[in-house]
Amino acid sequence: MTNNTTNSSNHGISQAQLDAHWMPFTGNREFKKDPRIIMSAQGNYYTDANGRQIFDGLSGLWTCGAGHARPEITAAIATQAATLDYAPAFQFGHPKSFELAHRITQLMPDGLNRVFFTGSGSESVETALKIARGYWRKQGQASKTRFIGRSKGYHGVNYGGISVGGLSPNRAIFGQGIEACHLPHTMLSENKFVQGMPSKGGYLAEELEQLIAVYDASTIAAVIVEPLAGSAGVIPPPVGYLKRLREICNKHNILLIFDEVITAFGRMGANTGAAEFGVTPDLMTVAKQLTNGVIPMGAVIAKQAIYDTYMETGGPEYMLELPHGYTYSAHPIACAAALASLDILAKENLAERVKTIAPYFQESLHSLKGCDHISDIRNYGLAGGITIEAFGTEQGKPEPGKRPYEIAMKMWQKGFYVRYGGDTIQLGLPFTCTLPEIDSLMNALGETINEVN
Ligand code: PXG
Ligand code: PLP
Repeated sequence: MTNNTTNSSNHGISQAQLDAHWMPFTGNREFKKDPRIIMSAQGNYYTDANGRQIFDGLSGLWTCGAGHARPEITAAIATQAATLDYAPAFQFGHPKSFELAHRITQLMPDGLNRVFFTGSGSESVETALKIARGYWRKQGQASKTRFIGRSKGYHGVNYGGISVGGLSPNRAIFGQGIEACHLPHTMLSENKFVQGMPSKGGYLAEELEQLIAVYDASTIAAVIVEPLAGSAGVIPPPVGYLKRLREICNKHNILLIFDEVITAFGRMGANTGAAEFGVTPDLMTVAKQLTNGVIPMGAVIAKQAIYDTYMETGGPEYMLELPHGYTYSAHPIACAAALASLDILAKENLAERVKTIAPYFQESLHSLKGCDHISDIRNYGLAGGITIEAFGTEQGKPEPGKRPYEIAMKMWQKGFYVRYGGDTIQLGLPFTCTLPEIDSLMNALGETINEVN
C-alpha cells in the first residue's frame, strides 16, 4: 500500500509541515509518504482531501456516537466561547460545570454522585488512581497503594495508566511505572465466535483472590478494569465475571474502578457499562462520548463516601481537600459541549437506539465468520472486534499487525474507516447509523478480508 498515492493529491500540506508534526499512535514514516487527510465531517461520514465520502466505522476514536457536526453542539460551543471562554479552574467556578456534574450523576448508577473533571481519558485514569490511594491514606490505611489491572487492559498512556494497563507495546520502552499487577484477560479460546457476553470465563474473577493471597489486601488500593475491554479488540465480560470482582473487592476492602472511557454514554446500549452489566464500581472514569468527541473532556465519578472522606479529613475549611486538578478541568466550552451532547443523547434516545440495532449489527458482524484469516469475532452494543490470523506464521515470522493494517488501508480506499490495533479490526459504529450502512460496511469488510493474503 505504501506506493499508492491516491490519498494525497489535494490536501495542500507541505512536506515541511508534515515533518513538523510528530503524530500520536501513528506510523509517522509510512503516513507521511501518502497521508490520509480528513478535511471535514458531517453525520456518519468524513470527507477526505479528494472529496471522497468515507463512512466513520469507529465514530472517530469511539468518540462521536451522535454523528459529526451536530448543530446543537456547534451552537453551544460558539455561544459559550463568546460568553465565557475560560474561567480559572481552581478556587473559582462557573455555572455550567455544576449543571453538567449534576446531569452526569443522573446518568450514573445509584451511589455514583460526585464528579471530578479532567481533560481526557488518560487524565481521568490518573485522577481515579490518585483518589483511590489518597482515600486509603485518609482512612488510616496508608499501605494500600498497589493497583490490580488486567492483561490486555487499556487505561490511557500516562504512567499510572500504562502501569495498570496490560498491552505490552504501550509499556515496554518506558521503564519503571507504579506498583501494579494484573488479572488474566478473559479472551478464552472456548469463547471464539460467541455473540455478546460469553457464558464461560466468569471463574477468571477468582484469580483476584490469588493476587490478594500473594500481595495481601492491606497493600492493595484498587482493582481497575474496563467493563468491556475496547482497545484490546472488544472483549465483552463473561457472564458473572464483573459481579464476582465486585464481591471479592467488597470482601477485602478494595476499591473497584470501572474505566468506562469507551463504554459510558450509550455504546453498550445503556447509559453506562455498569448499568448494562448490573455492577456498580466505587469510581468510574469517562471521556470521549461525553462531549461527542468535539472538545477534549473527561471525568471521574466517585461514590459519595469517597468524597465525604476527603471532606471530613480536609482540615480547616479554607484548605483544599484534594491537591489535584488540571488547568482545563471543567473548561467552560467543554462543559457547554458536553451538556449539548448529553441533551442529544437523551432527546434522541441514542442508548436505546444502540440496544435496538445491536442485534442486527451482531448478526451482520458474525456473518463474516468463514472469511479468510478470521480466528474470532466478538461484539456487544455497537462495538465489534475481529481477530485476524497473523501474516507470515507459515514462514515462522508472524507479523500479527500486518494483515489488520492492510485491511484497514484497503477499507479506507473503498470509503470506510475502521480501526486496526494489534491483531484485530475494531468497529464502533455511530449510534445514528442505519441498517443499510451496516450492510455496506460488512460487505466491504468481508470482501477486503478475503482480498488480503
Ligand atoms: N481508558 C480507556 C478504557 C480507553 O479506551 C483511555 C482510557 C484513554 O483516553 P484518552 O482520552 O487519554 O485517549 C481510553 C482511550 C482504539 C482507541 O482504537 C482507544 C482509545 C484511544 C484511542 C484509540 O481502540 N481509548
Ligand atoms: N507544566 C507546567 C510548567 C505548568 O505550569 C502546568 C500547569 O500550570 C502544567 C505542566 C500542567 O498543565 P495542565 O494543568 O494543563 O495539566
